[in-house]
Amino acid sequence: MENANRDSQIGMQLPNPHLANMTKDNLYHLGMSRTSHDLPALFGDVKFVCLGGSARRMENFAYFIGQELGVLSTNERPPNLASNSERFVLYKAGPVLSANHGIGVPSMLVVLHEILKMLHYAGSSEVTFIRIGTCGGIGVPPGSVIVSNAAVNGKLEHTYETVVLGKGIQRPINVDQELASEIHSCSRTEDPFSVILGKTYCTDDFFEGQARTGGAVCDINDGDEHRFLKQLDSEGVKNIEMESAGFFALCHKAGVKCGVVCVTFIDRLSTEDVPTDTDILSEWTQRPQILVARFIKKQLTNGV
Ligand code: R2B
Repeated sequence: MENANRDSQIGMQLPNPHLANMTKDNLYHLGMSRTSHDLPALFGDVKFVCLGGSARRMENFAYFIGQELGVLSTNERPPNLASNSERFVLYKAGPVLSANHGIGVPSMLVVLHEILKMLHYAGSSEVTFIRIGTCGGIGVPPGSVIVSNAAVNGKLEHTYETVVLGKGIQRPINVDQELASEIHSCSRTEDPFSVILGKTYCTDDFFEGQARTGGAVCDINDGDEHRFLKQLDSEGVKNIEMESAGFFALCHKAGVKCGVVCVTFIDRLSTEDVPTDTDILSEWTQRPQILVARFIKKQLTNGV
């Protein structure tokens, strides 16, 4: 089956012919369905979907972008539209949706499939998806923001493998260079942090999969983790996280634009331990949000 065409004014098309017959489709992990909710009325105007791991972070982002766009009144916290589900949260601030995706590609894909279908049923068009996340850095100062201009899987390949009917299917990890550059261009010289375009290494594990020796079990021989991290550095990898490969692959297959913007919490060339100062981490966490809010405002001003 072909990829969906880039969605046009007629609404987001998805490359799944079965959807046409799913008149009652239950979006189970969002706690809504085609029949229980008026999806076109609720979501027909959506233009941006921002996703990040943690529920609270994405609630804060919805509040922040709502204030930035002037679509929420001061101190107005938008309601969680997925409150019938205990799995994910979903907020709306004007044309922007904010949802959490949990940790790792499998969790992220569940909510991404359902949001894509929800917007398809809603008749939304020209929607851009952006993951706003946290990550480990490679050779960059902690607190830097990385805008992915490439992503590779745990085996350093540019494909994401999904298993369908017992067989592996390879889907290309395609990164929209124009979108990545546009987001990158929203950095300002006065920002107290660097914004860097770079390659993202996406793994299925936080410990051995990210060359950490401090998990509950470890089969890495002493020194091999440093050699591997140096190899990543020499291959142009700037950050490590756990969702980008599946995110880029599914969005490409679905025919929607997407980008990944993450703040680094550590430089993995020096340490494997995430800092414990929650005030600093919280300030750093806002950096991708600030950059993406500027991008969204610019797009909306330009009539997107
Ligand atoms: C970054 O942070 C999480 C692991 O702590 C994971 O979701 C990721 O990609």
